[in-house]
Amino acid sequence: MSSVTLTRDVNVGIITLQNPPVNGLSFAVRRGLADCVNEAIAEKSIEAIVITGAGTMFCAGADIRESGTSIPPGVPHLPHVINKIEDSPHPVVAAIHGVAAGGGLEVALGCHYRLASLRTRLGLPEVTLGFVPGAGGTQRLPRLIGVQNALDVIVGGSLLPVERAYALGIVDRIVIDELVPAAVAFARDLVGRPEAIRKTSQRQDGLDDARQNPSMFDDFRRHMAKGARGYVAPYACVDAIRAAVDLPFEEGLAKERELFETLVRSDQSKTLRRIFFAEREVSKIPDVPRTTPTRPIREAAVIGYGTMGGGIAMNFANAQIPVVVLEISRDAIERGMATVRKNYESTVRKGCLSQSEMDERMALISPTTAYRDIKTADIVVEAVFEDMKLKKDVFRTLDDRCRPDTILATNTSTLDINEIAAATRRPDRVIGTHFFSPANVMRLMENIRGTHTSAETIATVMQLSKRLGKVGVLVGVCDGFVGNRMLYAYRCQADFLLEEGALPHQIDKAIYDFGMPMGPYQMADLAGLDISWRIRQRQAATRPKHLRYSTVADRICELGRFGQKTNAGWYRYKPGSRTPIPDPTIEDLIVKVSAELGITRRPIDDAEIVPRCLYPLINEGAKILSEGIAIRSSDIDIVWINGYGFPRYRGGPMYWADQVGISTIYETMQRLYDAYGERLKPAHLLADLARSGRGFKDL
Ligand code: 3H9
Repeated sequence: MSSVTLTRDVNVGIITLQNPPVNGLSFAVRRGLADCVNEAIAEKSIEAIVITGAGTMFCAGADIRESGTSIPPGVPHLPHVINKIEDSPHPVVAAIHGVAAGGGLEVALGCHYRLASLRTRLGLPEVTLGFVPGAGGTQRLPRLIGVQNALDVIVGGSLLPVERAYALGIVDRIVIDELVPAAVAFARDLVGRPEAIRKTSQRQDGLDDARQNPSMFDDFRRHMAKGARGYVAPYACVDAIRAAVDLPFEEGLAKERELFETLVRSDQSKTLRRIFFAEREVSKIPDVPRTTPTRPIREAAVIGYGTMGGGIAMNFANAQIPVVVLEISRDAIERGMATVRKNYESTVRKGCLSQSEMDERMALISPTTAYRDIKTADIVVEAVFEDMKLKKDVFRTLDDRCRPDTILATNTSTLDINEIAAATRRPDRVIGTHFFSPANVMRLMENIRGTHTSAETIATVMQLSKRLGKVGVLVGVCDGFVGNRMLYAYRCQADFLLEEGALPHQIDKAIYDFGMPMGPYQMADLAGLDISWRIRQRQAATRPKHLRYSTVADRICELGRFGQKTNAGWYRYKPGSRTPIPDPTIEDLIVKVSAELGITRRPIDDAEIVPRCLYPLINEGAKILSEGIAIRSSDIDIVWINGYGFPRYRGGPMYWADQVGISTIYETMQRLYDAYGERLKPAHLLADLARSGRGFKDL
């Protein structure tokens, strides 16, 4: 079957893109589209054209797998095809459903009118792949919706709901009935009218806002600086949009193309494209094929209305799944409800949610103190205090009170899922769903399979992750699972560096400059120091004595400093402020600990801090891989990017390790091991890879 077809409905030619699953604009589709447009223009009986997509969506843009590869001879460039559409002597109407993204939306912008059905999403997400829209998007969109709006849409890179696209003027009409017949009627109605041919490229009114406010681009660059730190493409998008204002259309198009060509070949874009596919690869589990049956999740329950429980409940409500939240007292319920309400109110204030949407979501959350209210739930997520005995008690009760087919999930971040599952008569329906804080914001869900977790439970929870708008990564059981186990390896070395001569703000700055959103000590103060302190106290008896252990964090907690919530932790904070201020009390404490250990403090620079903290993290990742705790090295990258803010443009720790060179990492680890002992012993896998000249990507 051809990838683009032309059919006729009396005097209207209907061009349909047919390249499942997303109608990507591959070489063949571009050629087919150009041929069909030429044919429709040449055919005497055709007086108007509709362009649409077969299957679930209009078009998700260029075929990303082909990005950066050379175009075979005879295949037209997409900008030329789109110019051809815009230059058609007959009116062209885009009939958009599902998704119009990237080149897909650019095709639609080349059409003279755009109709879209309900629940369609539209946008130019190229920036998330490390390049600028390359087929006129940066030149046509500002002409259509104004420069300020175009900056927001193109640099923001997300897909807009159709209602927003309509309000902005991207879409001319939202169609409630069947889309293609409506578009055909609309196109037919245009025939012979003076406004039938409406070329976006010739519009000037959209550019007025920037012409009247020349500082708009500098203001926008300043405004985006924090979010765009380390990235190249957002700035190139601004440059391309600026060209739309400063240059005639054709020259602007050439400038956009030049930026596109340069960026699409850049290492940063290659890295970001790889993450795009890695984020989809995580859902492929060798022993749980896509055909595995899943259970419908119509109702959910959450046990515990603390910060985590509230955030998890919000995820269900956001996905339109009714959720009951169980707590032991009315007081705890009121506190939980108040926090959820406050979070939603702040989203409404920022304009990201309407009041009625907030009300709908709040109405989906029902608090209770009675187990009988959760007995119809399809899944229960336990989010109580991190204590094995408590969790086992909760699971025993859940096992007794819930339907036998209910999935019982735990939000533990460290505890053994198998031990929790053993407290029930349904270990096959027990799984870990480790949300990251704040649970309503962070995209990662570490889904932990126990020894007996069934394929059906895994498939259901992986599917649920997607429905909740999360990236679910399946991992195995071990202390801390993938993320926190690696985090521990990193944090240990940061603490040892303090004992050897560094200070918290110095380590935080080096890690921030590497690209993480914050260093380990700011992060600890934000998360709160007391929970991990209690975990360490419980583990004290079983901690191997031969392994180096830093007491600084414990001693800070002994001072009653638990981080931002007490206005003091590794830093001090002015009441109501989140700005960390280095605190001489802590610096004195660190110097004292060094002296007690007989360590002569030495100057430590950033060049030492980054490898010393991050190589052991990678080393732990290598152990996790050889133990089969993570399925692929790219899964580990996805955990770190989405759960800990590892800079996306660096591709995640394992990908970054390949870029640094495995032998460099191995040799550094070996040196550190010789100098500082057991905790830094290079993983066997790291040694193997270094010896064989391979990388994690080759596994
Ligand atoms: C562009 O357009 C450049 C132009 O400006 C200029 C050109 C000159 N290509 O996400 P899903 C695959 S750049 C190739 O699970 P969903 C995906 O890998 C492009 N493959 O589905 C997966 O494969 P598999 C700008 C693609 O329903 C399968 O399709 N466009 C592409 O959750 C299903 O994907 C974008 O950045 C693609 N463009 O979400 C949009 N898109 O089954 C990128 C998807 O083997 N795409 N695949 O794992 C998306 O954002 C989402 O896929 C979408 C659907 C929202 C469309």
